[in-house]
Amino acid sequence: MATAKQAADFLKNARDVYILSHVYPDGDTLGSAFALCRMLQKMGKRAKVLCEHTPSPRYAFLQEGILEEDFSPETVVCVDVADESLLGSRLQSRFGGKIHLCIDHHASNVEYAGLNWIDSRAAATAEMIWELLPLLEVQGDPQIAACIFTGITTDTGCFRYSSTTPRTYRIAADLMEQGAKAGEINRAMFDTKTRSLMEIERRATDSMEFFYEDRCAVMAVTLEMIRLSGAGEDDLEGLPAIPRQVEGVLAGVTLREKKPGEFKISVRAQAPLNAAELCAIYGGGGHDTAGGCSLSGSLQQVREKMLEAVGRHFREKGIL
Ligand SMILES: [Mn+2]
Repeated sequence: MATAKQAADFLKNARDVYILSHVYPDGDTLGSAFALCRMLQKMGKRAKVLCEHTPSPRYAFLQEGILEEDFSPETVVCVDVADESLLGSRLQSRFGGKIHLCIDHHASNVEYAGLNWIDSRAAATAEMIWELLPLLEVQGDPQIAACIFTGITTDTGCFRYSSTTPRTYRIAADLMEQGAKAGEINRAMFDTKTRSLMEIERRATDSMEFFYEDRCAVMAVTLEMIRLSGAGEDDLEGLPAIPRQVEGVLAGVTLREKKPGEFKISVRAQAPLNAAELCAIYGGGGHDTAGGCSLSGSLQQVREKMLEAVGRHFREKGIL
Protein backbone atom coordinates (compact mmCIF):
# COMPACT_ATOMS: atom_id res chain seq x y z
CA MET A 1 0.00 0.00 0.00
CA ALA A 2 1.35 3.43 -0.97
CA THR A 3 1.70 6.55 1.20
CA ALA A 4 0.47 10.09 0.48
CA LYS A 5 4.06 11.06 -0.29
CA GLN A 6 4.45 8.24 -2.83
CA ALA A 7 1.16 9.21 -4.49
CA ALA A 8 2.29 12.85 -4.64
CA ASP A 9 5.71 11.95 -6.06
CA PHE A 10 4.00 9.85 -8.70
CA LEU A 11 1.64 12.71 -9.63
CA LYS A 12 4.51 15.21 -9.80
CA ASN A 13 6.09 13.12 -12.54
CA ALA A 14 2.83 12.24 -14.27
CA ARG A 15 1.69 13.73 -17.57
CA ASP A 16 -1.60 13.80 -19.47
CA VAL A 17 -3.75 12.50 -16.66
CA TYR A 18 -7.23 11.00 -16.88
CA ILE A 19 -9.04 10.99 -13.54
CA LEU A 20 -11.82 8.43 -13.25
CA SER A 21 -14.86 8.60 -10.99
CA HIS A 22 -17.19 5.81 -9.94
CA VAL A 23 -20.59 5.00 -11.45
CA TYR A 24 -23.57 7.12 -10.38
CA PRO A 25 -21.09 9.74 -9.20
CA ASP A 26 -21.59 11.31 -5.79
CA GLY A 27 -20.14 14.47 -4.30
CA ASP A 28 -17.01 12.75 -3.03
CA THR A 29 -15.89 11.05 -6.23
CA LEU A 30 -16.67 14.21 -8.26
CA GLY A 31 -15.32 16.70 -5.73
CA SER A 32 -12.11 14.68 -5.42
CA ALA A 33 -11.75 14.26 -9.18
CA PHE A 34 -12.34 17.91 -10.08
CA ALA A 35 -10.16 19.17 -7.23
CA LEU A 36 -7.32 16.92 -8.39
CA CYS A 37 -7.91 17.96 -12.01
CA ARG A 38 -7.66 21.65 -11.05
CA MET A 39 -4.51 20.97 -9.04
CA LEU A 40 -2.81 19.15 -11.90
CA GLN A 41 -3.79 21.87 -14.36
CA LYS A 42 -2.34 24.44 -11.96
CA MET A 43 0.89 22.46 -12.11
CA GLY A 44 0.86 22.92 -15.89
CA LYS A 45 -0.27 19.39 -16.69
CA ARG A 46 -3.07 18.27 -18.94
CA ALA A 47 -5.84 16.61 -16.94
CA LYS A 48 -9.48 15.66 -17.40
CA VAL A 49 -12.21 13.87 -15.47
CA LEU A 50 -14.12 10.91 -16.90
CA CYS A 51 -17.24 9.27 -15.53
CA GLU A 52 -19.50 6.53 -16.85
CA HIS A 53 -22.63 8.51 -15.94
CA THR A 54 -23.31 12.21 -16.45
CA PRO A 55 -23.15 13.98 -13.08
CA SER A 56 -26.27 15.60 -11.64
CA PRO A 57 -26.63 19.28 -12.58
CA ARG A 58 -26.26 20.20 -8.91
CA TYR A 59 -22.58 19.28 -9.17
CA ALA A 60 -22.03 21.52 -12.22
CA PHE A 61 -20.20 24.16 -10.16
CA LEU A 62 -17.41 21.68 -9.43
CA GLN A 63 -16.19 21.87 -13.02
CA GLU A 64 -16.76 25.55 -13.76
CA GLY A 65 -13.69 27.08 -15.32
CA ILE A 66 -11.81 23.82 -15.79
CA LEU A 67 -9.79 23.74 -18.99
CA GLU A 68 -11.22 21.19 -21.44
CA GLU A 69 -8.69 19.65 -23.76
CA ASP A 70 -8.61 16.58 -25.97
CA PHE A 71 -5.65 14.32 -25.39
CA SER A 72 -4.79 10.66 -24.94
CA PRO A 73 -3.93 9.62 -21.41
CA GLU A 74 -0.46 8.71 -20.33
CA THR A 75 -1.55 8.37 -16.71
CA VAL A 76 -4.81 7.05 -15.31
CA VAL A 77 -5.91 7.79 -11.76
CA CYS A 78 -9.04 6.58 -9.94
CA VAL A 79 -10.57 8.50 -7.04
CA ASP A 80 -13.08 7.06 -4.54
CA VAL A 81 -13.34 3.86 -6.62
CA ALA A 82 -13.06 0.76 -4.38
CA ASP A 83 -13.10 -1.76 -7.21
CA GLU A 84 -12.57 -1.51 -10.98
CA SER A 85 -16.08 -2.81 -11.60
CA LEU A 86 -17.37 0.41 -10.00
CA LEU A 87 -16.00 2.36 -12.96
CA GLY A 88 -18.92 1.07 -15.02
CA SER A 89 -18.68 -1.23 -18.02
CA ARG A 90 -17.47 1.31 -20.59
CA LEU A 91 -14.69 2.81 -18.49
CA GLN A 92 -13.77 -0.59 -17.12
CA SER A 93 -13.36 -2.13 -20.57
CA ARG A 94 -11.25 0.86 -21.61
CA PHE A 95 -9.07 1.25 -18.51
CA GLY A 96 -9.42 -1.99 -16.54
CA GLY A 97 -5.99 -3.34 -15.57
CA LYS A 98 -4.39 -0.07 -16.70
CA ILE A 99 -4.93 2.12 -13.64
CA HIS A 100 -1.68 3.67 -12.43
CA LEU A 101 -2.85 5.21 -9.18
CA CYS A 102 -5.85 4.69 -6.94
CA ILE A 103 -6.72 7.20 -4.21
CA ASP A 104 -9.52 5.92 -2.01
CA HIS A 105 -10.88 5.74 1.53
CA HIS A 106 -12.96 2.54 1.29
CA ALA A 107 -11.74 -0.22 3.63
CA SER A 108 -13.10 -2.65 1.04
CA ASN A 109 -10.69 -1.37 -1.66
CA VAL A 110 -9.20 -4.33 -3.52
CA GLU A 111 -5.95 -2.52 -4.52
CA TYR A 112 -6.32 -2.96 -8.27
CA ALA A 113 -3.96 -0.15 -9.35
CA GLY A 114 -0.20 -0.02 -9.81
CA LEU A 115 0.01 2.29 -6.82
CA ASN A 116 -2.73 2.17 -4.20
CA TRP A 117 -3.01 4.94 -1.63
CA ILE A 118 -5.86 3.82 0.62
CA ASP A 119 -6.74 5.52 3.90
CA SER A 120 -9.86 4.08 5.49
CA ARG A 121 -9.62 6.58 8.38
CA ALA A 122 -10.42 9.42 5.99
CA ALA A 123 -14.10 10.38 6.13
CA ALA A 124 -13.96 11.13 2.40
CA THR A 125 -11.52 10.62 -0.44
CA ALA A 126 -11.61 14.42 -0.67
CA GLU A 127 -9.75 14.59 2.68
CA MET A 128 -6.91 12.73 0.97
CA ILE A 129 -6.95 15.18 -1.94
CA TRP A 130 -6.61 18.00 0.61
CA GLU A 131 -3.53 16.22 1.96
CA LEU A 132 -2.00 16.37 -1.52
CA LEU A 133 -2.11 20.19 -1.74
CA PRO A 134 1.14 20.88 0.18
CA LEU A 135 2.77 17.70 -1.11
CA LEU A 136 2.21 18.84 -4.70
CA GLU A 137 3.12 22.39 -3.67
CA VAL A 138 -0.13 23.69 -5.09
CA GLN A 139 -1.59 26.90 -3.68
CA GLY A 140 -5.19 26.28 -2.65
CA ASP A 141 -7.87 28.53 -4.15
CA PRO A 142 -11.64 28.98 -3.71
CA GLN A 143 -12.52 26.58 -6.57
CA ILE A 144 -10.26 23.76 -5.38
CA ALA A 145 -11.45 24.35 -1.81
CA ALA A 146 -15.11 24.20 -2.92
CA CYS A 147 -14.52 20.86 -4.69
CA ILE A 148 -12.80 19.31 -1.67
CA PHE A 149 -15.38 20.74 0.74
CA THR A 150 -18.19 19.27 -1.37
CA GLY A 151 -16.59 15.82 -1.24
CA ILE A 152 -16.22 15.95 2.52
CA THR A 153 -19.61 17.39 3.35
CA THR A 154 -21.50 14.98 1.08
CA ASP A 155 -19.67 11.86 2.31
CA THR A 156 -20.19 12.83 5.96
CA GLY A 157 -23.85 13.81 5.51
CA CYS A 158 -22.99 17.42 6.35
CA PHE A 159 -20.55 16.40 9.11
CA ARG A 160 -23.15 14.31 10.89
CA TYR A 161 -21.92 10.73 10.36
CA SER A 162 -19.63 9.15 12.93
CA SER A 163 -16.96 8.92 10.24
CA THR A 164 -16.48 12.66 10.88
CA THR A 165 -13.30 13.23 12.92
CA PRO A 166 -11.70 16.27 14.55
CA ARG A 167 -9.40 16.25 11.55
CA THR A 168 -12.42 16.45 9.21
CA TYR A 169 -13.50 19.68 10.90
CA ARG A 170 -9.94 21.07 10.82
CA ILE A 171 -9.71 20.35 7.11
CA ALA A 172 -13.12 21.98 6.57
CA ALA A 173 -11.98 25.06 8.51
CA ASP A 174 -8.87 25.29 6.34
CA LEU A 175 -10.99 24.96 3.19
CA MET A 176 -13.27 27.79 4.38
CA GLU A 177 -10.18 29.92 4.91
CA GLN A 178 -9.18 29.11 1.33
CA GLY A 179 -12.53 30.43 0.13
CA ALA A 180 -14.97 27.49 0.16
CA LYS A 181 -18.47 28.86 0.79
CA ALA A 182 -19.66 26.28 3.30
CA GLY A 183 -23.16 27.68 3.80
CA GLU A 184 -23.87 27.90 0.11
CA ILE A 185 -22.51 24.43 -0.67
CA ASN A 186 -24.37 22.81 2.23
CA ARG A 187 -27.64 24.48 1.23
CA ALA A 188 -27.26 23.25 -2.35
CA MET A 189 -26.33 19.73 -1.21
CA PHE A 190 -28.72 19.21 1.71
CA ASP A 191 -31.51 21.79 1.77
CA THR A 192 -32.55 21.70 -1.85
CA LYS A 193 -34.60 18.94 -3.43
CA THR A 194 -36.36 18.44 -6.72
CA ARG A 195 -40.09 17.87 -6.89
CA SER A 196 -39.43 14.32 -8.17
CA LEU A 197 -37.28 13.63 -5.11
CA MET A 198 -40.10 14.74 -2.84
CA GLU A 199 -42.42 12.40 -4.77
CA ILE A 200 -40.16 9.34 -4.51
CA GLU A 201 -39.51 10.01 -0.80
CA ARG A 202 -43.24 10.11 -0.17
CA ARG A 203 -43.82 6.77 -1.91
CA ALA A 204 -40.77 5.08 -0.40
CA THR A 205 -41.50 6.14 3.19
CA ASP A 206 -45.05 4.94 2.70
CA SER A 207 -43.64 1.43 2.13
CA MET A 208 -41.59 1.38 5.33
CA GLU A 209 -42.10 -1.56 7.68
CA PHE A 210 -40.60 -2.33 11.07
CA PHE A 211 -39.21 -5.58 12.40
CA TYR A 212 -37.31 -7.03 15.38
CA GLU A 213 -38.95 -4.88 18.03
CA ASP A 214 -38.78 -1.87 15.71
CA ARG A 215 -34.98 -1.95 15.60
CA CYS A 216 -34.94 -2.71 11.89
CA ALA A 217 -36.76 -0.61 9.29
CA VAL A 218 -37.16 -1.83 5.72
CA MET A 219 -38.09 0.46 2.85
CA ALA A 220 -38.77 -0.46 -0.77
CA VAL A 221 -37.97 1.59 -3.85
CA THR A 222 -39.58 -0.21 -6.77
CA LEU A 223 -39.37 0.52 -10.49
CA GLU A 224 -43.06 1.41 -10.34
CA MET A 225 -42.49 4.01 -7.60
CA ILE A 226 -39.58 5.47 -9.55
CA ARG A 227 -41.70 5.70 -12.69
CA LEU A 228 -44.66 7.31 -10.95
CA SER A 229 -42.39 9.86 -9.25
CA GLY A 230 -40.45 10.75 -12.36
CA ALA A 231 -37.34 10.25 -10.22
CA GLY A 232 -33.90 10.15 -11.78
CA GLU A 233 -30.76 8.49 -10.45
CA ASP A 234 -29.78 11.67 -8.57
CA ASP A 235 -33.05 11.60 -6.67
CA LEU A 236 -32.40 8.07 -5.48
CA GLU A 237 -28.91 8.29 -3.97
CA GLY A 238 -29.99 9.82 -0.65
CA LEU A 239 -32.96 7.54 0.01
CA PRO A 240 -31.09 4.80 1.92
CA ALA A 241 -30.50 7.24 4.79
CA ILE A 242 -34.23 7.48 5.53
CA PRO A 243 -35.05 4.20 7.38
CA ARG A 244 -32.23 4.68 9.91
CA GLN A 245 -33.59 8.12 10.78
CA VAL A 246 -36.46 6.56 12.69
CA GLU A 247 -35.88 6.66 16.44
CA GLY A 248 -34.72 3.34 17.85
CA VAL A 249 -33.81 1.84 14.47
CA LEU A 250 -30.33 0.25 14.45
CA ALA A 251 -30.53 -1.20 10.95
CA GLY A 252 -32.13 0.72 8.08
CA VAL A 253 -32.56 -1.39 4.95
CA THR A 254 -33.51 -0.05 1.53
CA LEU A 255 -34.53 -2.51 -1.18
CA ARG A 256 -34.05 -0.81 -4.50
CA GLU A 257 -35.33 -2.58 -7.58
CA LYS A 258 -32.77 -2.12 -10.36
CA LYS A 259 -34.42 -4.41 -12.93
CA PRO A 260 -37.44 -6.69 -12.54
CA GLY A 261 -36.30 -9.34 -10.04
CA GLU A 262 -32.98 -7.65 -9.22
CA PHE A 263 -32.42 -5.57 -6.13
CA LYS A 264 -29.63 -3.40 -4.82
CA ILE A 265 -29.74 -3.41 -1.05
CA SER A 266 -28.43 -0.49 0.98
CA VAL A 267 -27.94 -0.88 4.72
CA ARG A 268 -27.38 1.93 7.21
CA ALA A 269 -26.38 0.71 10.64
CA GLN A 270 -25.74 2.10 14.07
CA ALA A 271 -23.16 0.62 16.45
CA PRO A 272 -22.82 -2.09 17.66
CA LEU A 273 -24.08 -3.21 14.26
CA ASN A 274 -21.70 -3.17 11.32
CA ALA A 275 -23.19 -2.57 7.88
CA ALA A 276 -20.20 -4.05 6.03
CA GLU A 277 -20.36 -7.29 8.06
CA LEU A 278 -24.10 -7.50 7.62
CA CYS A 279 -23.87 -7.05 3.84
CA ALA A 280 -20.98 -9.52 3.63
CA ILE A 281 -23.50 -12.27 4.46
CA TYR A 282 -24.67 -11.88 0.84
CA GLY A 283 -21.30 -11.07 -0.70
CA GLY A 284 -21.54 -7.29 -0.29
CA GLY A 285 -19.38 -4.82 1.59
CA GLY A 286 -19.00 -1.20 2.68
CA HIS A 287 -18.19 0.74 5.82
CA ASP A 288 -19.20 0.29 9.50
CA THR A 289 -22.20 2.57 9.05
CA ALA A 290 -23.14 2.05 5.40
CA GLY A 291 -23.03 -1.05 3.25
CA GLY A 292 -24.63 -2.69 0.27
CA CYS A 293 -25.21 -5.95 -1.54
CA SER A 294 -27.26 -7.32 -4.43
CA LEU A 295 -30.04 -9.91 -4.33
CA SER A 296 -32.41 -11.35 -6.89
CA GLY A 297 -35.99 -12.49 -6.43
CA SER A 298 -39.35 -10.88 -5.84
CA LEU A 299 -39.63 -7.95 -3.43
CA GLN A 300 -41.08 -10.32 -0.81
CA GLN A 301 -38.29 -12.87 -1.27
CA VAL A 302 -35.58 -10.23 -1.09
CA ARG A 303 -37.18 -8.69 1.99
CA GLU A 304 -37.26 -12.14 3.69
CA LYS A 305 -33.61 -12.79 2.83
CA MET A 306 -32.53 -9.44 4.23
CA LEU A 307 -34.58 -9.93 7.40
CA GLU A 308 -32.80 -13.27 7.89
CA ALA A 309 -29.42 -11.56 7.56
CA VAL A 310 -30.42 -8.73 9.89
CA GLY A 311 -31.69 -11.25 12.47
CA ARG A 312 -28.46 -13.21 12.26
CA HIS A 313 -26.39 -10.03 12.62
CA PHE A 314 -28.52 -8.86 15.57
CA ARG A 315 -27.90 -12.19 17.33
CA GLU A 316 -24.15 -12.07 16.58
CA LYS A 317 -24.00 -8.62 18.15
CA GLY A 318 -26.07 -9.74 21.16
CA ILE A 319 -29.05 -7.56 20.35
CA LEU A 320 -31.67 -10.31 20.13
MN1 LIG B 1 -16.25 8.52 -0.73
